[in-house]
Amino acid sequence: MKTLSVALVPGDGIGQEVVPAARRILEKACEGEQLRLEFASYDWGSEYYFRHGMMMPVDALERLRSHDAILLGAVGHPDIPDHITLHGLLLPIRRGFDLYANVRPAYLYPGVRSPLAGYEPGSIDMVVVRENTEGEYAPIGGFLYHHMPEETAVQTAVFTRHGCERIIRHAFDLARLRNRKRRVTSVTKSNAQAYGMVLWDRVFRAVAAEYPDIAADSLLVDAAAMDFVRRPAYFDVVVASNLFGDILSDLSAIVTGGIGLAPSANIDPHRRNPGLFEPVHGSAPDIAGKGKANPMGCILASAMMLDHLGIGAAAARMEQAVRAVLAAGDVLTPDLGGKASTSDVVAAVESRLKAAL
Ligand code: GGG
Repeated sequence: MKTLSVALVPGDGIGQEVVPAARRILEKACEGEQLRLEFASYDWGSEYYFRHGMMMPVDALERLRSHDAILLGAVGHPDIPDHITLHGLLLPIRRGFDLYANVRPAYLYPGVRSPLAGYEPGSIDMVVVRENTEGEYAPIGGFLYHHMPEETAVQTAVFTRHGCERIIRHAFDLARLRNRKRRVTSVTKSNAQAYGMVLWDRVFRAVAAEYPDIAADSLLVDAAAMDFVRRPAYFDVVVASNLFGDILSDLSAIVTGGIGLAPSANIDPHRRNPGLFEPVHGSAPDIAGKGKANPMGCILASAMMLDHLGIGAAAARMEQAVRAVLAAGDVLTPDLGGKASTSDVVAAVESRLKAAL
């Protein structure tokens, strides 16, 4: 029997609620597989910061490296500046394990209302592939005259040919999968960002030429933002820089029903290091501890984790169970217009899973 070891990092706020929820569904979905799931929980995050002055210990990556995958809840606390929490936990893992592809699917499920009128279930079906280790998130910069009246800040975006090429190639590889529409749209702002994003555009054209079976086009980010609202059904695979991919994937989540449903995978497609899987939403301190968090984003992220680990049948069962609960429409959390609690949704997904086993 195969054993898979999963590191759980619930983190902050509603991360503490959605990660245990997803773990329960993961265990149920894997029943009947020739598979033993082992979990190790790490108490890293803002409470750890209050005790130790850091978001995670210095040997955190060494400890995570022994696992097959990482399931993360959320990072962010109202009493700690957001750049401390993000740079103290999530970003060092993404960079340290070279998890250069952040894959964020957005699908309009049956039973879910898009804020855009007239869209049928399945008619919006895109995946935003976000470059995850460099670009605007590169930790290059500093302050001059810090906290003085003439204070100056420098923040440098970094675009390497290697970094652009590998993420764009991953986007084209995804577009070749059977269930996709075989289109890749690249998003930059190369009219204004005339170095890094000009390099990105050039690399995009070169890689696109290697995939003549896939339609390829480029948009400026302002036009892309308009088109995500005006004609979201057009998009299939969208590839963008770290910052633009972050923003656009929130937009793709909203037009397909909300951020509570959105999953994401941070992966090294060459599988040299464990991938990190997380819901797109943050720690949501306003609803934390109230049992109102939607666990579906974290459950769907866990399904992406199983799929990445080669347990595709269990991943598909999880996705189908979430889909069935959404279609029935009677057990939904407040973000989706319902009155159900996190545990009500977990019970509903679990009962659909039991029926499928
Ligand atoms: N679910 C993970 C989380 O808490 N994300 C919050 C966040 O601000 N992420 C920033 C990013 O993905 O770049």
